[in-house]
Amino acid sequence: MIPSITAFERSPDGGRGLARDMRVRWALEEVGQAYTMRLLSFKAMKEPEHLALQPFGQIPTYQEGDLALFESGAIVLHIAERHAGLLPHDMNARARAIAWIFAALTTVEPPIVEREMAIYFERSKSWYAERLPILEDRIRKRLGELSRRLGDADWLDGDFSAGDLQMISVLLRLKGTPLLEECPNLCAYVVRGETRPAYRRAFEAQLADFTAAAGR
Ligand code: GTB
Repeated sequence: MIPSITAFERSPDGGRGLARDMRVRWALEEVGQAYTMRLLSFKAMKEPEHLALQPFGQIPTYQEGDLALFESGAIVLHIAERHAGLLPHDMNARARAIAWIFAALTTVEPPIVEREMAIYFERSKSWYAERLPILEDRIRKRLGELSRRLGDADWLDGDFSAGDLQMISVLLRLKGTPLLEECPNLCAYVVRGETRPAYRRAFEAQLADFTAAAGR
């Protein structure tokens, strides 16, 4: 059964692969599983048919036979559990890789999202100039901790895993910012992820979808 994923018809990221369907595409490419895309307008995302799949009216979703899933973290974990290549066989190493998925999504990503929300939606507020450095310091703290843990290793715990896939996807939201550049080992880690053939294939596919939509 070929899974089907939903994504933005026209991603507001301009084809930079920052929306969360990219994590699912990357995971599927890593394990060699073919997939199809269903691209949705913002209007379609809020309609009952999509809300039945994703109660918050967001992308991505994942459908495979009788199974319908939402939450990119759950989807990537599902893919990693059903296919070889994204989780170690050793059960302790596997549990640690899953811990890194949670760390990416619940410890590292939230302050990054807070900063983006402030930049997009709070820029005109009187307190914005004071709040932004506070949010950036929170990110800096997390990145410093992550940087120390990664050290000069290639990946967070042994071989590349779904934990690295999620962590690199999260860090990519900071690509090109001084926050990430202050941590050269994290920059190199992100580049290692981005240069994986599976990442490249997923990136090119989402870019092709974006370009096709922009031409319509
Ligand atoms: N926790 C959910 C998950 O991981 O699946 C969060 C899903 C989510 O945030 N989806 C976003 C969405 O559907 C797209 S990915 N938003 C529309 C809505 O809520 O109405 C987040 C995202 C959006 C845009 C950019 N960008 O333009 O750079 C980056 C990331």
